[in-house]
Amino acid sequence: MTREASVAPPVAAKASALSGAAAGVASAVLGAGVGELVAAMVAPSSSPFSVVGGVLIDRAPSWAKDAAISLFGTADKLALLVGIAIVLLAAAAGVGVLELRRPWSGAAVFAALGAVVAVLAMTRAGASGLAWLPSLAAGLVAATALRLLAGLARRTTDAPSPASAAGDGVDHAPGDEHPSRRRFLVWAGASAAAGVLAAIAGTALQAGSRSIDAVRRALRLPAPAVAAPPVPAGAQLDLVGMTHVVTPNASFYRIDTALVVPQIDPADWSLRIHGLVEREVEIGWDELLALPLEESWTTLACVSNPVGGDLIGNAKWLGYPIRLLLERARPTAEADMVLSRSIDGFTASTPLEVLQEDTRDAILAIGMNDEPLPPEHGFPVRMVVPGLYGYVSATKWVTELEVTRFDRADAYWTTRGWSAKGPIKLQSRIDLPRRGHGFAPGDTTIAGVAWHQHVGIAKVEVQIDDGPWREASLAPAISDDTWVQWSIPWKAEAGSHAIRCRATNTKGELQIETDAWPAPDGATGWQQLNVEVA
Ligand SMILES: Nc1nc2c(c(=O)[nH]1)N[C@H]1C(S)=C(S)[C@@H](COP(=O)(O)O)O[C@H]1N2
Ligand SMILES: [Mo]
Repeated sequence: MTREASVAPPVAAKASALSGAAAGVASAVLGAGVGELVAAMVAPSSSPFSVVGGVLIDRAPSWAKDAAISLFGTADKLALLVGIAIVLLAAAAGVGVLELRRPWSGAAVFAALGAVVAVLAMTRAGASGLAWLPSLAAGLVAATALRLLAGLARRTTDAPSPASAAGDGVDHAPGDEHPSRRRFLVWAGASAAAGVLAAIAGTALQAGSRSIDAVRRALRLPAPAVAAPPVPAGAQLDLVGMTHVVTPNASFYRIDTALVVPQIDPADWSLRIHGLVEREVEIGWDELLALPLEESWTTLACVSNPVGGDLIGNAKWLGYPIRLLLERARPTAEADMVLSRSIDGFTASTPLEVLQEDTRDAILAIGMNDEPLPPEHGFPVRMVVPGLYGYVSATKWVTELEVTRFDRADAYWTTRGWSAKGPIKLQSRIDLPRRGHGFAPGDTTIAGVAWHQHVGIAKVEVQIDDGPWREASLAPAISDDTWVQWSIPWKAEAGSHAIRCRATNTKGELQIETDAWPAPDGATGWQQLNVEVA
């Protein structure tokens, strides 16, 4: 604490802390807004917020990622941005107080912060040449605004008796309408408002310039050379509130590390296959579209899905077998893994032999349920591999396949404590009755889904309270690569009940009973749903 502050009456100290905090917050809002606007103009994926968010996502320990997913589900990214904003504003208030006490110190902190984020921006995968500009501009604008606002704030506490240089206090309690005080409030308010407007303008500009959306909408997918079989009659159970056996794109779960969805113009897209290959192969969009494309049904699942969770969805994919592209590149004998890489640096390690199997629809997908891939699901091209969790197989915005070895390269999640290989585990889930919906005694139907992609489901059993395990009826499966719906009638009696389910696969293996967390290679356990019948 400075001498002036310590001799000033408490009210004045409080007033100056308040105006310092206000100056800090207002300049931070202005700087952040300018940063977003500059980013929208020169480097859309390098706005200060997306850089900090991206770094936090990549550096966060995997327990934090699990916690974020279980707390906020697919709103985890919004939660992260709100969290960053709160921390930034709190820190900015402190920086403002600092600046009032020691001129230049707060401004220096803002400028340094901008410079640090600018450097981080340049280290991000896919960073453009001007990636540093938005954050540096944000830092300098915030620093300049803080200098000016702190100057005004100082005058409010120095006035009106110019004789008392060491703070005046009591005659200027907060809310006192002194002209210098009013001037400070007007400028602080104007800075914050300008920051908000700049952020809104930046967002609007970016939305308007999303020409990729227009390109995507204008796209017509080629007809498949091999069409997927139709969904068999009865695969979708006709029950009120039942899960869709084909997940609509709009409600398909989304999991990725991309705070800003990569915007790739198909005209600029290409995929390079390199590494332990006899011949490097590069393929562009037009070339990919001209190949005989195949449709297949595959249920994607996330390794982070807890027992009973909903990070799973089923779609009809259109794409080209990766096996045939690998045949062109001719992997060498020592290779045992393909490290796929997306434009934003995410990587997944997929066993080479899985991608080479000719009975598995491991594809480079361009279509999802008869549409081009939605931007957040990997437009223009992603991988889909039946039977493996998404983190080791389903790379979105994919631009590179490096043929390598498991003992030579690690994928994104492998370096964060997850298993290098991730075959999907046999699981079943209760969807009806819906969690938390009470219902009246009488005849009802318990129903759900079960999956063991690329193996298939043979049986689902249901147990109520301590009763016997009863076999549910299985709806026809679309294929062994998809989930299947099951149902069983139940005469519900009043009271609390526990419903449990378990599946058996086509190899006769029973779903693992022991409860295990998703990390490191997928959750296990039998789901139990507690219901109130009244
Ligand atoms: N580029 C990229 N691809 C990615 C990821 C990612 O973080 N980045 N996440 C993977 C994970 S963990 C899963 S579960 C699936 C989810 O695919 P979806 O979002 O289309 O459902 O994408 C995979 N592909
Ligand atoms: Mo995942």
